[in-house]
Parts: sequence; C-alpha cells; structure tokens
Amino acid sequence: MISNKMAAKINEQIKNELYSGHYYVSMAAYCASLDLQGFSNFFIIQEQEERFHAMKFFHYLYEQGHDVKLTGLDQPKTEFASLEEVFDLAWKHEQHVTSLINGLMDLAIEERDYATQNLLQWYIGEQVEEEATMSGLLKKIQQMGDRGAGIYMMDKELAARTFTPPAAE
Ligand code: OFO
Repeated sequence: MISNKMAAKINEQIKNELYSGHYYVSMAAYCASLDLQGFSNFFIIQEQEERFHAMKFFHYLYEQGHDVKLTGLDQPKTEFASLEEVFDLAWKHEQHVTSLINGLMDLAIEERDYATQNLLQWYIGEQVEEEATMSGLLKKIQQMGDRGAGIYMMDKELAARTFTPPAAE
C-alpha cells in the first residue's frame, strides 16, 4: 500500500502524461499543416507512448488500492514558428517531465516506498530515451535547415514510425 500523498502525486502525473500527449497532438497538427506527414506521424505515435505512460501509472494506482481521479488538461500551444521550434519545445518538455519523475522518486525515497521506486525506475530509463530522441531530431533539423531537402528525407523516415508497447517486465 502506498501513501495517500504518493497516490495524489501519481494522479497528477497521470494528468501530466496525458497532457504530454495532448501537446504532441498539437505539434502533429502543426506538422500536418506544413504537409510534413511523417513528422506529424512521429508526434501521433508519441501521443500513444504518452498514453501508455499514463496507463502504466493508472494500473499501478489500482494495484495499490487507490483510485484514479482525472482532472482537466491545460490548453496546449497551437501556434509554432518552425519545425525547429517544435522540436526545441518537445525537448524542453521532456526535460520538464524528467524533473517531475525525479520529484516522484525523491518522494518515494523519502517515504521508503520501495514498490514505487521500482516502478519509477522504468520511467527514469524511459525519460533518458525520450530526451535523447527529441534532442537528436532537433540537432538533425538544425543541421539541415528547417525546409532543406534533408527534411523531406527525414519526413519519409518518420512516416514509418509505429508504436510498439514495451514488453511486460
Ligand atoms: Fe511520458 O515521457 Fe514524454 O512526456
């Protein structure tokens, strides 16, 4: 059994993960408006990843005898200046999410909540990947220029991205 305080924080994090998805759908819409369907697909798949993150916490709360209480999502940004700005914001957003996961880990350590520490270890690894993905794509875009020929090749590559749920540990 986890503390009520931890359950409340995990509830908040479910919202944060769903918000990440909401934000990425907004980025997908911007990419679609540029007719970059591969980049748009990248963010649509990213939304599925975020929903997976949210639902992993969802199931954990019930396993631990707590309820999920959803709250409303904030309005995401809908206007972007460039592809570079989109990936810069996505990278910064992932750094922010990493700090939220680290905050949960701090609480789990403080409460000697070993079960939640074990769960959070998965998210900590996931955040390393998420930050690397966003910063890697940002660097490529910076090297190629926002509308350079390389962008169209990247667009083709990103069109092939699919969501594969991670295997159960
Ligand atoms: Fe859930 O990792 Fe991105 O935000």
